[in-house]
Amino acid sequence: MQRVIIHADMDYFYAAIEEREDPSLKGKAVVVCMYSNRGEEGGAVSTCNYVARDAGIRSAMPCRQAKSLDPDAVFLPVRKHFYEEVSASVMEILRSSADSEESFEKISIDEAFLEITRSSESDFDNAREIGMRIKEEVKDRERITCSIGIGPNKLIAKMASSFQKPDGITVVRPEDMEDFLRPMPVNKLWGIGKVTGNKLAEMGIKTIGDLGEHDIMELISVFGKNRGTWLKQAASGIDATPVQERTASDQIGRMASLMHDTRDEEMIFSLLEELAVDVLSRARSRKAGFRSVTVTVILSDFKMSTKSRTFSHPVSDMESLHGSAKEIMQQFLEETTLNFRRIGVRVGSLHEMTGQKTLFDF
Ligand code: TTP
Ligand code: CA
Repeated sequence: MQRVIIHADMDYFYAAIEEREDPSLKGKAVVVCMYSNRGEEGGAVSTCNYVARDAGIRSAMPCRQAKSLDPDAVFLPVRKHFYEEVSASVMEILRSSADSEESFEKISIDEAFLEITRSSESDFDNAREIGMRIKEEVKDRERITCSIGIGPNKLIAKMASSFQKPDGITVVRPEDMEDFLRPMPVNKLWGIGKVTGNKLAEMGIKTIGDLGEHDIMELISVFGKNRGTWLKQAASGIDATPVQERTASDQIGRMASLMHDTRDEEMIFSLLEELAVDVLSRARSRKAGFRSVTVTVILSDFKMSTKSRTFSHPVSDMESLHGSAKEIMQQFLEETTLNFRRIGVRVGSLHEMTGQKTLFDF
């Protein structure tokens, strides 16, 4: 079956979140800075919005240099905890759009691959619609934009997402792969860094097309067998690596935001129950029992805490899951006076329950 892969990449992620939080920033150059212990003078640019990029400002540039390029730009400090929370919400949207839990792969705070071979029925028009839906959902729920690339493998999807940025969507069908790659500068090929790029330039290889036509034996003699073969294949858009969850697939969990920051127990416990029901139904559809239950809370100061309970043997019933989740939540409520912002429930140490009846089967 023809694989269909999506790569989603949030646009100017940290700066987009800052823009969303403060509407007065709209239209201004916004630069998010990682300040060092030397204070405002010593920092480096983490990222910036596209207005700032027009002035030549870039990630990793000293903040001082950014300031000289655009003295009117607004400089803000990195708020990593906050961005991680937005990232978790975005990743939930993306994960739920993949064919299954396992066909989702987060690769950074704001990028992920999703396999949609099944849900698109291997049709690239259907795939585009799925991509558009994801963009809308991210915009509706998180009020930020993203760029989407769709292709027959991860390499093409990844390169397609950066083809039209920001807020773009690019679909590259198998038959268009080589035309898509051929004219691009060779250092745009995903996986080629500075060192390889420089070596290729010395060899007179400027475009991906040049690389694809280059003698494979010469590539192998310069880069070694593995790397040389990879270069030749990648230049033709060949990539068979699977989309694979990198974090432990030994867990099933869900998080959600409360309607607003609150300590209202009825609101918190009813959301907790909803999450527990969802997690349990996913565990059951995987025929998995579990030995641990973890509850995560994010408080109004964006700090995240987790607590777990472990059972001596695998369980798979609602009472074990929901009962322990409620106990843990009660403990969190007693330990803090802050409002709750988001909560999550997760089960871990999964055990296969095939052949065994669970309480639900009776
Ligand atoms: P990127 O996806 O590389 O960049 P971006 O989302 O800001 O912009 P683009 O629209 O081009 O995708 O990185 C994601 C976030 O990671 C970025 O918002 C800030 C952080 N980051 C750094 O802190 N330092 C860096 O050097 C880079 C490249 C990113
Ligand atoms: Ca990004």
